[in-house]
Amino acid sequence: MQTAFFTVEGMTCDGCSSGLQKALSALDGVVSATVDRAAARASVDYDPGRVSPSSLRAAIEDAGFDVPA
Ligand code: 9UX
Repeated sequence: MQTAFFTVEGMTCDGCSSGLQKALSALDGVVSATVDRAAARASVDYDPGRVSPSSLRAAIEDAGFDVPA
C-alpha cells in the first residue's frame, strides 16, 4: 500500500470535504481517504496495482476541486 497527498483547493464548506472523502474512498483500489478542509489537504492510502496517483488526482478534479501542480 502507498499513500498519496494532495493539496485540494476550493473546498468551501464541510460538505465539500466529506463529499470528496466519500468519493475518494469509493474508488477501486483506495483503501482509505482522509480529507482535511482546514488544511486543504487530502491523504489517500491506495493499492498501486489498482489505482494510480494521476487517477486519484483526476477524481478530485472531477469532484469539482483544483489540485495545483
Ligand atoms: Mo458545501 Mo461544497 O454547500 O461543493 S458541499 S460548498
